[in-house]
Amino acid sequence: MKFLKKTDSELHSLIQAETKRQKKTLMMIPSENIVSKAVEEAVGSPLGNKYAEGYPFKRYYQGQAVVDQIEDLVQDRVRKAFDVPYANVQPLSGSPANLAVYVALLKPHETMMGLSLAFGGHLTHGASVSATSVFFRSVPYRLTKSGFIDYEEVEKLALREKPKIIVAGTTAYPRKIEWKRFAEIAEKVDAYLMADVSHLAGLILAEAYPSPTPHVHIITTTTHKTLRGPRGAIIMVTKKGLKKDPELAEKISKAVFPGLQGGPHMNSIAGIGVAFKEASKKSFKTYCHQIVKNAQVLSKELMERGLHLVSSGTDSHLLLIDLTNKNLLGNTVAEACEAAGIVLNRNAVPYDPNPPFYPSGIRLGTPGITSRGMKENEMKKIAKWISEIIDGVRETKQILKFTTEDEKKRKIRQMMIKKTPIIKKIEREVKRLCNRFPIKSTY
Ligand code: DSN
Repeated sequence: MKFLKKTDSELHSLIQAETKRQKKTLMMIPSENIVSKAVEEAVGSPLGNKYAEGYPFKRYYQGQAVVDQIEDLVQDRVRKAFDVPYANVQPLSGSPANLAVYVALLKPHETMMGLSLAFGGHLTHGASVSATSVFFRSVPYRLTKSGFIDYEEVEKLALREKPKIIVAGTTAYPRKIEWKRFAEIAEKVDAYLMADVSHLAGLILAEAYPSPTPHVHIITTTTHKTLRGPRGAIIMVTKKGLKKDPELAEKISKAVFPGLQGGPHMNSIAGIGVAFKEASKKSFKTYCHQIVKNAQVLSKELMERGLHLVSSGTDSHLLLIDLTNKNLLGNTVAEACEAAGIVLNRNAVPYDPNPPFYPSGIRLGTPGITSRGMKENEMKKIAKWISEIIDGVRETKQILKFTTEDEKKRKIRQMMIKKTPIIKKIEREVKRLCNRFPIKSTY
């Protein structure tokens, strides 16, 4: 980054610091991943200079000869990979993609259904604080006490509320989504069924997770999670979707542009294309299967160490640890793990007695560390460290007689974490592990 260094040393050194942080720590936030240099180059290319309002071969500005070919090529790669007849690669990220689908299909205050945020759904699946529930009427469904989607509740609510769209999608749900079951329910009430596979797209392409394509009408996804591309999103319409509504693709095109967006980010679209090319390789398939294997080993090891996992395991890349039996907040454990170099996030667990800012769980995933080449043996180590950190923090808490109220005070928490000797030891071991598995440039 020699040009950046010369022009803006302040931002250059901050970017260097973040790069170093990523190298020296374990990326275990399940929605994060590490892109190849090829993706970075596409995103950092002069394509970012170009305005291209409209769609390929039907734009509102001159100078489109090259970007038309690029967007057309990327759409084609997406259609082939997901076996769908329509792909829109312009949404700027996951939230605008989901909103575009609602804008395409719902009139203001018409009803949609999605998984409750508190139970592992996304903000845009109709959470009360999201525009998706301000402008539309949202009916949330939940998980059962054992941590699985409550399909009986979904069906009951759908029959009662007659939603126009049902969203089958998650952001903190470790298990397989039963696409067929959702399709049967949607058919009973003649709803559009939309799968939000943002977390799962890579796994689906690699056949490490079931594909929603035969069952749903619409698929949305971000491109930067298991898919390992740049930040961005895609909306797809399936053959089944076009059969239900021959105008579905056109409605979605119009909702994205000119409905919600102006010029697409052509540099990101090219980066998405690179990610799809990488995802078509055999090595990507191996990678995604390893992600799931790693998450399952991690789950098993953590459970053997007495930790409670929501749904008692995982079928995917992520797991949710419920800390209520440890009498700890997710905040405390997430901060303690970060101090030791394990970066994950605090998260609500189903039927959480605590508020969302101080939830009772942590969410962690394996896409980032699997990109570095880590396998089962490393998962066993990480599970041991997480469990030791939790025990260490609990002991310190007992010695210092901490209450839940104290835990909410950041400074006291941090002091508590610093005083935990196990953290320093694990931090050194994490650094050693990171050095053994450097971040790769190519995949
Ligand atoms: N915020 C993302 C996640 O972490 O899952 C979803 O958009």
